[in-house]
Amino acid sequence: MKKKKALVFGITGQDGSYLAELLLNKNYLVYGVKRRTSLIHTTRIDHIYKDFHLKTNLILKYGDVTDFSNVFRLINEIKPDEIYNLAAQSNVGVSFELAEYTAQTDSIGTLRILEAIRIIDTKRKMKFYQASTSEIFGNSPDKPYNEKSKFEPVSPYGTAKLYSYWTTRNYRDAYSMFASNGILFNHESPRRGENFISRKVIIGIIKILKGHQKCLYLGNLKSKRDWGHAKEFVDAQWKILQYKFPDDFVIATGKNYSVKDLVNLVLKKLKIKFLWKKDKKGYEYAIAKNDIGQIKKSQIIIKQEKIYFRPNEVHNLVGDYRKATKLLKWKPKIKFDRLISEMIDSDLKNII
Ligand code: NAP
Ligand code: G4F
Repeated sequence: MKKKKALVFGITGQDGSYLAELLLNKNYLVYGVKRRTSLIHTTRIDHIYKDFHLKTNLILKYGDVTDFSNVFRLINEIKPDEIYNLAAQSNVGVSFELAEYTAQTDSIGTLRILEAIRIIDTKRKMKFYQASTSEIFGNSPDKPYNEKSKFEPVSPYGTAKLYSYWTTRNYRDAYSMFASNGILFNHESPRRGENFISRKVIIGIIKILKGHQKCLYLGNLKSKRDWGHAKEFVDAQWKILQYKFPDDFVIATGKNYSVKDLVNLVLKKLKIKFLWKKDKKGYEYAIAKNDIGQIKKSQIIIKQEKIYFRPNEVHNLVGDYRKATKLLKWKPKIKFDRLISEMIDSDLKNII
């Protein structure tokens, strides 16, 4: 039987790497788009090349969603059955510094892919997945958020992603394309980028424990997120494209925790006793209450720092994934506690 072909924009990222594994295990021929960089940055997918069967079905191509001729040529040459657009400047904090670039990638990048599909795939056979996000809900009032909730994004990233969400819907309706949005809430893993909060906290605290740094500096500790496991969330991405109709789905765990809960959990799991205090300006800091590893009792180990606060913040995200359970038979299994343990175990091995 002819293998299905998938084209993955953003294959070198966290989700791209898990999705590549999933598709290869389902016997797809996977084309992945990697960017030209001065240093090789395929570490998240390098292990695939150790497996002969998997490696022969993975083909990497240079590309960039800011380059229409490249996007058009790739889709025209490969003629994939399924296209996953995971490519994005995905850091919300950074999007305040790189607003225009974020729009070029996260908004117009999606438009470029959709336009290319519209022109090339006249028989409407290709399926398109857009990596949408809970950030499009922003600070909208009615929680938990579902597919009918109001959108109120509060960052350049959120607005750029909202453009892509609506463009995906519009191309579906206007041109009868199989174009779906997965509205995914935060999802993490040992492969999470090091400047997102979960990985930053875990790496930072392990480094303090091992004496590589003294203190970890963070921003807002009060915001709440609905954190799931990336491996389970890419399964939902694939299921969204296997559903009989193109549609939009919230993918979440339905439970949320504050950034402070996350920090407390990591400290507890690493057996560091601590006490939170506030300085004169109202910034919080945590001091160690025991000697452990290279940490000395009374050492300031966590401190809030102004530069890590964003100009605007999404305060509280929690998702209602019942539609995905009903129509896709998707349900998250991995709980927050287990996710964080897995990430800690992995980084304990990485950091010597
Ligand atoms: P990630 O680790 O930051 O990966 C992003 C991927 O996009 C990387 O492969 C990156 O390449 C690529 N990329 C960036 N700019 C590009 C461009 N101009 N052209 C082509 N590729 C480009 O993000 P992730 O966590 O895997 O998330 C995957 C997608 O889901 C993103 O679109 C993100 O916005 C969205 N999302 C993520 C979450 C989450 O919690 N993880 C939740 C909701 C939605 P490099 O490796 O070269 O940088
Ligand atoms: O880990 P974060 O950077 O993730 P954020 O902003 O929620 O965005 C992630 O999830 C979205 C889905 O909801 C995705 F669309 C997006 O691509 C990305 O994957 O920050 C989480 C929270 C925020 O409230 C932030 O203000 O942690 C807070 N925070 C506090 N100190 C910090 C820091 N975040 C980062 N990255 N670094 C800090 O030092």
